[in-house]
Amino acid sequence: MSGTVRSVLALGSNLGVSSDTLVLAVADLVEPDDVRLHAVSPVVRTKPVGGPEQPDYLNMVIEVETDLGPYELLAHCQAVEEKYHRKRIVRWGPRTLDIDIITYGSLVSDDEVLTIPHPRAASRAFVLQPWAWMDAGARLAGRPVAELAAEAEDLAGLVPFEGV
Ligand code: PH2
Ligand code: MG
Ligand code: MG
Repeated sequence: MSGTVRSVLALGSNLGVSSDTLVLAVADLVEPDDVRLHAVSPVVRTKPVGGPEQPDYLNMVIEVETDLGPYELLAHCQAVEEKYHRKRIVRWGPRTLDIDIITYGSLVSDDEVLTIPHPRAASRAFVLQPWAWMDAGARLAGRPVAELAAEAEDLAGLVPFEGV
């Protein structure tokens, strides 16, 4: 895929000062000229899904417009994760910052390194609900994101984040 593409990115944090990390990470993500901010969701506080016992998360999504290819965008997201000292210790374990590419234009890819759309996004309220609030018309896998959010098992553990 080439040219300008819209991409939905999901951010999550449950270690450190998560609200600060999310704000700073969004600024870093859209700092290069070839990644531009199109839309931002509200921040939500969510119960952890999977993994060991761990603190609640703050989650949000953004939509960017980018000239980067999907792997370039992935590398960029990983560089921003590294900046916030992300350590990959336990799968689904606590983290200072996680940035996942949820969609990249209409690209469908089941590559091992980068699966798009994100394979678990369609069942995760912590991605779907902020996304539906950001973009009421959004669709994923042929279904309205708001409908998928309403069906997601983790929806009950999600509340709007009111600040620290
Ligand atoms: N991320 C995970 C696993 N579980 N749970 C919540 N609430 N929020 C997350 O961002 C999250 C999770 C793996 O990336
Ligand atoms: Mg993730
Ligand atoms: Mg990730």
